[in-house]
Amino acid sequence: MFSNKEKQLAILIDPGKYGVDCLIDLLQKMQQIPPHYILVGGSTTSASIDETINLIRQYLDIPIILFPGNASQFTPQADALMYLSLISGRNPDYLIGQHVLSSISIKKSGLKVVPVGYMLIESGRMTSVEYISNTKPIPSNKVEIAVCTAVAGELLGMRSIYLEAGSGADRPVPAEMISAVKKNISVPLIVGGGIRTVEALKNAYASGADVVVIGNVLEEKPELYPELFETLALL
Ligand code: 1GP
Repeated sequence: MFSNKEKQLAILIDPGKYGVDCLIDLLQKMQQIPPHYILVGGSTTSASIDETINLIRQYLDIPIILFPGNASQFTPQADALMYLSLISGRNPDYLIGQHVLSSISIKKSGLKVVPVGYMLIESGRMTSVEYISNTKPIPSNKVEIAVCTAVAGELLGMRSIYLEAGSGADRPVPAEMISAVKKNISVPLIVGGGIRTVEALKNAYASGADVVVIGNVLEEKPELYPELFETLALL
C-alpha cells in the first residue's frame, strides 16, 4: 500500500462534497493520468460511500482506500481501509472507540487494513476534524511534539504516519515539521490539508512527504489535476 520508496499522490473524494457531474468531470481528467490512490471519506460524510466507490470504479482501476471520519463510513466495497487513530488528540473515542465499534465487521470483511497514526496540526482557523473530533491540534511551531507523537505512533505499530492540517486548511503543515518527522520515522509519511498549488505540493514532497493527499482544491478546480500530477515527474 503506501510506500516510502517513491513519491505518491492520493486524491481525496468526500462524497458529501461532490455533485455527480463534478465528480465525473474529475474522474475523466484522472483517467488520462491516474493518481496512485483515491481516498474516500470525510469528517461529516453521510452520502452513500458505496455509490461513490462504484462510480469511481467505472473510470479508474487504482486502489480505493477508505478514509473514514467514523465507524459508520466502513464499507467492504473499498480495496483497503485507513484505520486512523487520532494520536495527536486525547479523545478516547478517536483513539480506540470507533475502532471497537467497527473491528468485527472489518475483520469479517477481509478488507486490507492500514493502521495509520493520524496527527492533526494547527493550521489557522478551526477545521472540521478539530471540531468534530473535539481534540486540540498540535501547534504548528511545536516540531518536537510532532516528532515525539509520530515516533510513539510508529512504536505502537502504526504502518504510516499522517500529518494533517485539515481539509481546506488556511496553511498546510510547515516544511520544518514534515522534515523533522520524516527524519525520525521509517514508515511512510502522508501529508495533507490545505495543499492547493503546484508550489505547495512540491514543498511537501521536498520536505519529506512520501504521499501527499489533495482534496478540496479539486472540488473547486478539477482542471488543476493534470498540473498537480505532472509535478511528480519533475521531482
Ligand atoms: C484532508 O488532507 C486531506 O483530510 C486533504 O486536504 O482537502 O485541504 O486538500 P484538502
